[in-house]
Amino acid sequence: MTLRRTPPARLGLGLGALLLVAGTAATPMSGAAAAAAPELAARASACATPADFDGDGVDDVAVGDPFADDDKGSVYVVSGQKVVPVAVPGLARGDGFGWSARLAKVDGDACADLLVGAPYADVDGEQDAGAVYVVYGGGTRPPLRLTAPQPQRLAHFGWSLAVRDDLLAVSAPYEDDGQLTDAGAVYVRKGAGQFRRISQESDDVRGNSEVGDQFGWSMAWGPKNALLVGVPYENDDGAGRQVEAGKINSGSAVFIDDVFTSKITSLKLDSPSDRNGDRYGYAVAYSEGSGYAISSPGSGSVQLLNPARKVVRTVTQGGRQAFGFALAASADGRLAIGAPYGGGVRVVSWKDAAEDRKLTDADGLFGWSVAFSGNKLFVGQPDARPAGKVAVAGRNAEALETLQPPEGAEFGAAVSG
Ligand SMILES: [Ca+2]
Ligand SMILES: [Ca+2]
Ligand SMILES: [Ca+2]
Ligand SMILES: [Ca+2]
Repeated sequence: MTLRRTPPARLGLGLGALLLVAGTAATPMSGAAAAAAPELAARASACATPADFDGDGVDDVAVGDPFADDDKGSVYVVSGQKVVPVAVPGLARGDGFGWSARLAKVDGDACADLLVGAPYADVDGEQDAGAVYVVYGGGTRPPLRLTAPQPQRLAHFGWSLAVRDDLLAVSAPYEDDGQLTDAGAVYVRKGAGQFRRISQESDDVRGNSEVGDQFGWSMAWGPKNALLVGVPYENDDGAGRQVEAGKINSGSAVFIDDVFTSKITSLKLDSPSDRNGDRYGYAVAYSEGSGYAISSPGSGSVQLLNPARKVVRTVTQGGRQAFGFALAASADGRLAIGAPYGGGVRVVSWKDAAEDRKLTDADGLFGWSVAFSGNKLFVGQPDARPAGKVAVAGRNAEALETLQPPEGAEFGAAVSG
């Protein structure tokens, strides 16, 4: 089988890069891993910084390589210059572990925890239903595997993740809603609570589920329990339920004000340029105090919105570089925008256009993924030879440092600070 990052015609990523040299890229949950646990446990109390997973006192960054090891996938934690694989038990060939990854403090202790999507995992006999792993930092608890309450064949649960503290949102953009193939759904929970399923058919969620919408392609938590959901393959076809009409894949974004309230209220925005293939909502981001960002990589534009959801800036970059393919927001109000088809990465500010900056590297799909960690920006370059890499930029540094795995396939397909 071949993993699909997205329907291949939309991206054209070289699949030759999926071939892997012999060897074990990921460390299985073996005696060696178990033996390391006491050491990690001893370090748990040392987790002193906001994103320290392994307890060495340095903020960590998660990097996914979902095609490693026969598409079983692997995830690494980068701590300073160390690139350390993170193991979970029971992965199978083709699971795509590392497709998505997020670091957050989910269980209330001092250590950051790692959430990893494996959207091609088979669940209860349902092919590619998808799963998400929670790996607790500090090594104090065994990993947890989460699945949809009713796993559905080819739903790809775990495709995207949004995590803030104990708030978790997991999407399944290929989940069918009744007869509506690939309409998409998101699942939300707080702490160890039950998942709540939300789709465009949920009461008072704006819009309708339609074939191929892929609701949940991207997600970002806003203030409190607000969730922004990207629907990049929605057609702008007016009111009512239509398929293959209107502006194909112009896209939309749905703001849900409180995902846990009994009566949901929401706002839906459509593509500002309203053209076929804009894919508005392909990536979304939120920075506390600054606001939201929503991209349209098909037309090469990104909207920056204030917390009241009014557009305050629109940044554009043409040239079919998929500007806006990936977004990351920093805590201090900067936005990194990836344009992996030769366009580099732009860093812009919600408030001050004079702060804008551009990182250029045309190699290896530079900008496929982006993440901030403290003052540093991490940029995935998953097609760089031989097995992908991640570039690290200091806030004002001119030169990029690079990180590479000991072995792998497309290291950097996902990054998270
Ligand atoms: Ca660390
Ligand atoms: Ca923790
Ligand atoms: Ca599978
Ligand atoms: Ca729809």
